[in-house]
Amino acid sequence: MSTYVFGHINPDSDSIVGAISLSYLKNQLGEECIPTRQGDITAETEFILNKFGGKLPELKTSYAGEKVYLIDFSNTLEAPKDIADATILGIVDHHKLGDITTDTPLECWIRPIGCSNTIVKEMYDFHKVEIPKDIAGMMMLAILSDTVIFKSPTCTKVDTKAVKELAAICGVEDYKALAMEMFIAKSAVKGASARNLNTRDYKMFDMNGAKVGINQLEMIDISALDDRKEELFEDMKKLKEDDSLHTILVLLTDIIKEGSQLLVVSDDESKVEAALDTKLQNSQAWLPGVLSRKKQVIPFLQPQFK
Ligand SMILES: [Mn+2]
Repeated sequence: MSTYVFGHINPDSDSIVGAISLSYLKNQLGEECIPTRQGDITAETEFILNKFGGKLPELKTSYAGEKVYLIDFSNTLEAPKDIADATILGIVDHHKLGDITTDTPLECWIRPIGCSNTIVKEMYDFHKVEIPKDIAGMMMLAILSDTVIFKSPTCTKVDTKAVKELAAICGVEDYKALAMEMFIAKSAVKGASARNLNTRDYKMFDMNGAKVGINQLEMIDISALDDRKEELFEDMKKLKEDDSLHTILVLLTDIIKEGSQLLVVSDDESKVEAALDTKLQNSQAWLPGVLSRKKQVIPFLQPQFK
């Protein structure tokens, strides 16, 4: 029996870097852990790993009989299929509490702050473990990604403080410039299929029995997708069918204009309109100021299904 540390399906940078950073901490504390991932990494994560020489965690999708730490999720729909047959030793997360439960007591670090890696930083400080330069750099970029360079309403003082301290450790002075480079890498859409775009940061939620899928594409200029909307809608319809969804939302988030273009395919568009206080035109709407799915979309959508 081994112990693995991994993040959610369709892993983002927080999930991949969190697997690495939390595993290293646990190893320093004498608990042997292996960082893994549940799926392919994104261009953004590739940028982070290349920048700081991080090793790609191995792909592993089955955990029956193993011990695990979960990072960046606590939701069954984002877990491996056999999670119920694994022993969950701990959860480190910054999302709404999911439905995963355990048979045994666990270590739990869940806080309403900008990034799971900020929590991992606090764990290092708590245990007085030094963070190596390469891991500090990766954690710094994961936090800058999740907080959209501090612009997201999820960002807290704890996050900005963590980034500054991590920047000092890894020796990067202009961390905002580096983060912009990262978002440019993340914004590349040329040659990507509609399905790839629609699932880059795709999460499914069970809202009182109704399944809702929400994808978010964070870009420095969403006009790059202007002539691909029809294609995205066609694929959203297929994805809605494939995953038996009531509603699928795609948020094209423009991090410079600071808002999101919302695309909707739903059995009942009025629920989305009511939740987000908007009027859809051709199943679309511009949502000014909306940068965060977890803080500005999900909490308003969920009550529509009560
Ligand atoms: Mn995260």
